[in-house]
Amino acid sequence: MPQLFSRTYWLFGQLMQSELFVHGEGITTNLKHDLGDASIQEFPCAFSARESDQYLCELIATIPWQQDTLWIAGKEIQVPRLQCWMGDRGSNYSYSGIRLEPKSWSRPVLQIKKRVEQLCQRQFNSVLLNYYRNGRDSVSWHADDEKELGKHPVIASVSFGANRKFQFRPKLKTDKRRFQMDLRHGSLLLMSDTLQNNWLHQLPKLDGLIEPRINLTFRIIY
Ligand SMILES: O=C(O)CCC(=O)C(=O)O
Ligand SMILES: [Mn+2]
Repeated sequence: MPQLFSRTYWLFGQLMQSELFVHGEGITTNLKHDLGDASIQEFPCAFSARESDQYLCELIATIPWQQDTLWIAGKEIQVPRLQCWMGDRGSNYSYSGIRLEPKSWSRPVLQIKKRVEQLCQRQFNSVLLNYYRNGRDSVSWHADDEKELGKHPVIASVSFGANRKFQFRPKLKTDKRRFQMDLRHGSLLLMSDTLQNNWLHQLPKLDGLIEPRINLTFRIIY
């Protein structure tokens, strides 16, 4: 068992208690989570604690975060998180009626992309950044299965900041299987093959959480 420990640090003058993180593991260490008809590869320490702390602060401060809105049953609703779509020119993407035009790549995001591409042995041309300001921000059940992501979408997902739960359920309502994992500071998930075809995922709200989290989902737009 890797040794676990916790630590505290200051972010914008606010005392934060960071989540537990794995000590003594290399960036290439990876785990496979088997869901039966799909799997997820996890690199728990893709970024060191120090790199992750720096990226968390830098991305919060420098990304042009935007508050998108959705129309549900004739009502305009604010997306419960801030977002930014970044990518190569022409990598436009739409989901739930939100049309995203890419901002050009920023320096820290390109550095993160380079590490992700080394570990995943894949190239990505776009990224959706999510900023969860606290436990009231979330993502509800969905699959990233839009046609511009291809037949079997390949998505690499990086987490910085507060530890949050990531939950999965099959698209088929009668299938009662469930899967849940922790999204930790500095970790990377590679979601590919049939995951987006067969499963939905969500990041639920977390009562009482005041610490922020940043997520980057690198994608390939065809
Ligand atoms: O924040 C996360 O880890 C997941 C975000 C997500 O599912 C998405 O942006 O499609
Ligand atoms: Mn998703």
